[in-house]
Amino acid sequence: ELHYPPRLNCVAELLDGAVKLGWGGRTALIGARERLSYAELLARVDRIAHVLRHDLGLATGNRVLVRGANCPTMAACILGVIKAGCIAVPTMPLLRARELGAIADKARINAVLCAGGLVGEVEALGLAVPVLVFDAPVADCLEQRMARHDAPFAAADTAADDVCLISFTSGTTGVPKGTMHFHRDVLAICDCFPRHVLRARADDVFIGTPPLAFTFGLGGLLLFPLRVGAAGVLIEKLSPEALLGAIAEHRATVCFTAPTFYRQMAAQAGRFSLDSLRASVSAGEALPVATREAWQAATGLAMIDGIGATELLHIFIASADGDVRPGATGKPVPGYQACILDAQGRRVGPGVIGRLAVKGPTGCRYLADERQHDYVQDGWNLTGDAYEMDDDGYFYYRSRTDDMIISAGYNIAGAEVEEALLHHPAVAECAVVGRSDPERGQVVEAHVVLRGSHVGTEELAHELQEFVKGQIAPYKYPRAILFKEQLPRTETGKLQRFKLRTEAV
Ligand code: 3UK
Repeated sequence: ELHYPPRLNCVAELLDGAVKLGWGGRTALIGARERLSYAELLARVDRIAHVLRHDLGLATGNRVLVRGANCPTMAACILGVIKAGCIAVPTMPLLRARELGAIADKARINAVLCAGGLVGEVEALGLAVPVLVFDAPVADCLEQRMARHDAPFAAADTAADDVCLISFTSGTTGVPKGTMHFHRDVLAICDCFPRHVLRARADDVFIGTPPLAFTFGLGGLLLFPLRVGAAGVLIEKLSPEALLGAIAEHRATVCFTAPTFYRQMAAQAGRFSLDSLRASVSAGEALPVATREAWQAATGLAMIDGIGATELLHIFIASADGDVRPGATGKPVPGYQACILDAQGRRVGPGVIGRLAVKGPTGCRYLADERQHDYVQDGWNLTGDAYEMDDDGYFYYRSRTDDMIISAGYNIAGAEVEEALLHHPAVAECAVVGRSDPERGQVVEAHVVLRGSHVGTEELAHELQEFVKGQIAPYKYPRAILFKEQLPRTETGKLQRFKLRTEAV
């Protein structure tokens, strides 16, 4: 059980608290161009909070849209908004004006803090709220205003269950939903996964690719390190190669990224010294066994798979180091409970595929969205994932509930077919979807990206089909194979299956 005081400002607890503990001189954030100690980060956050309250006249509960790539000032903006008692609405850097406009509307924002290079889309919206630009040599920018406030900022006296963050889902189906989180939720995620599974320590250096506007990145690269006095490395636009280089350069100890990134990094890992790394966390999508094995072979490191969701803020089921069942995501993170439900909402036992239900210190609160009653039922969060449990309580991902392929009466999980394909040396990435078919209802269709020099011939397609039949029940093999240059992904690295399905029609 986690207990937090009824009056709580999570940034005061994380950041002022860290400096009070004597960590002021430690490194908090490492960016591409600068490095901030805890004391420096606190000073920057306080200046931003002053600008919001005094220059912009914002009040407790006002909503501030924050837009920027991963960098220390972007992080300081999110923290400053929350410390001022306002609500941070972080947004992905790649969003275009239309998507951004939908978010600004839905979140009824009162002000915008935006990185200079990304302000075009904000200006295109013609919002009737103040917009302050950072990281750009323009008049009246955020930094100029910050320079005029050097007094410490006394954190807004918020309640533990005041909203401090509205996080938008990355929308694998296209329509982003806003989720609201309290001050205590922010501390709760720090006190669950990183504490019990990662065993985060003050000498850790966290690194990774997820944007701060994605709660996977917000937790892993900013909140988790702050909670234990560790450092977070914030670098924008990391390719697999650049991430390997950055791990070596900063002697990072904990890495957060998506399965496809680990798969690509495994192929080149030998050229980098990665001996500092002690934990590799994979989330966002199912981690194929083939990827886990490739990374382990390349680095000697066991991976930590974790399923999280924007609705639940962070990871709630994970495989701790040394407690890995092949193919399983893992067990509920201490603090969380999970079970499997059938279509009627009744619990099912081991070996039966059903809907994953989760309960814990965090939970879904949609912003103005009717789907609240679909996601939360009887206090359980239904994530939309089909899972199965074994006799020992390990949870196995099968598919998204609406992605199960039904072909000639058989239920086929695309992930299982993908898993089989990924063991083939010619396959770099793949996605398996159901294509509607007059005879079978659906047929299994694989979209395959090949490695380096391989060519997508009919012979190779046939070879891949036989290869799959050799590993799993033959009726699951992909009857159609399409070779692709790349797969459609969201900014958070998630596959957009709906795009493959509409293409297939
Ligand atoms: C899927 C996984 C299998 C699953 C997230 C860590 O991904 C995050 O949040 P989103 O809201 O998506 C949630 C959905 O993504 N998923 C995530 N991780 C896994 N499926 N294995 C996994 N390990 O469908 C889930 O319902 O974008 C991940 C931390 C914070 C996050 N927000």
